[in-house]
Amino acid sequence: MTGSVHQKNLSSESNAFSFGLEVIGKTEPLIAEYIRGELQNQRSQLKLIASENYASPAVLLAMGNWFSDKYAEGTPGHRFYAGCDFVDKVETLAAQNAKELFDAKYAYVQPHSGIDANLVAFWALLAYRVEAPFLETKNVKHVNDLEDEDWDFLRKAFGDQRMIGMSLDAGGHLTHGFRPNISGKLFDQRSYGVDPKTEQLDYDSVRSLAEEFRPLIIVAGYSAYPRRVNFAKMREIADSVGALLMVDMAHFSGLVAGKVFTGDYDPIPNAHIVTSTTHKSLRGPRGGIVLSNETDLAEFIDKGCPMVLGGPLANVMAAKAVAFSEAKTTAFQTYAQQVVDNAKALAEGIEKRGGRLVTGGTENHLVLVDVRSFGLTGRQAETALEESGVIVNRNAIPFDPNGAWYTSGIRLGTPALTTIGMSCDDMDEVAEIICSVLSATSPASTTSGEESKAKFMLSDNVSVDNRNRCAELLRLNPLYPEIDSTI
Ligand code: DSN
Repeated sequence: MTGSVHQKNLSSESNAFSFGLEVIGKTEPLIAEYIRGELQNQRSQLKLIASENYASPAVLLAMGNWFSDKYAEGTPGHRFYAGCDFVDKVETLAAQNAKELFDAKYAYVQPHSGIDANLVAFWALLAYRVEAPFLETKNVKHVNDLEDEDWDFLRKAFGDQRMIGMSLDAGGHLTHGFRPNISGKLFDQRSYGVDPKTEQLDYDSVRSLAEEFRPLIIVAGYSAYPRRVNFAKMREIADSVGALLMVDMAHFSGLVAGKVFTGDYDPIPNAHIVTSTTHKSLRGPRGGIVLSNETDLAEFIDKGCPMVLGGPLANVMAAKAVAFSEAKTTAFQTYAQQVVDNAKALAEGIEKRGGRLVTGGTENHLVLVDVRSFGLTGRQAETALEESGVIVNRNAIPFDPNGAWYTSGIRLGTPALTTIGMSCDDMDEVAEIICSVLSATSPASTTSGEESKAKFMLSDNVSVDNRNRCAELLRLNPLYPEIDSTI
């Protein structure tokens, strides 16, 4: 595993990674070994983490170069550093590709992650609705021109703003105004949940909350909600109370790019501002983007760096440009539809084997299983599956009696397995593996004799048998077939 082989008969991808690892290994052999180990690990497990995927070799290779070395705070043509000619070209191309891909008027490709994209969006909205009108009343152009008492007033005004977002147990995200995150410390937040019976978003309750609470921002979007959201309805609610609609499409941007979510379900024409990660269903490098069709907002979004971001990562923006080009193809649209078809097949496979599905099904890339139907907590199910070769994450379900740590659910996503070519038939086998592991797992007792929420019993035979079944699926659908196992 430590040597590398450069062979004419190997693909250029194999040789690229092989040479790269040889170079790394000359300086820190352990890192070369760990990189090889990670590939081997990923090749031996079924990846069902809904927020993960496999980026293409082109995307991965676009990140490993000298663009990493360049500082480029500012925007193309308006940098705080000299020597940014090629960074400007990279950022401009990435933004152009994003605009074409999502049919958006404006794209900002600098955010380093989803949380950064959300921070850029929040501060752009605050600058647009709170700061700019205040500067106008004071007849100044810049915050530095304010008198100290006016600056104090403005700082307090930022802290007085309200937002609403989906509750965490309904599938919302910490960055949508929850206290452990900076967004919850900045905004006065209330959350909307789901209907207790259907477990689906209840638009009437969103409307009532918006009318009563009068937020500046309504955040739509989720990280663990297995249904589509009607963004046209959310915009109508936002407009009716004078709020701005922000959609965080981090999880499902691949389905928007792939034209699975269109019309009322496409956030771009419906929201004031849209944020996303680039590495989930979109299958790009780790990072974030902000999009908008509101040209008035562009100048405020452009201030993301240095307002809340450090210097842009030009190497990652290069990889974003590559990923957006990939996502513009019809092959990607086929992929995105297959992600959703696979999730549906997986959900059906689990339901027919006795698993209860939150909301009764799925309309996107993820499935939320209530593992109390197998007598388990999410924590037990997650670890039992990991021992059997299936990587998932435990997740709270609506009104979860086991809380956010142990949870009663597991979240399953199909973007990664679809990337390696798995079909609906394969999803039935995945459902069979998951259900056979969960059915064979039972809670163990704590030292005081109570039923544990973490410990469990699962026979080695079952986990070994299922690891073999996973290996067979992965043999038939290999990860990075273009990269040789000898690198
Ligand atoms: N980590 C992402 C997820 O798993 O949904 C969101 O932060």
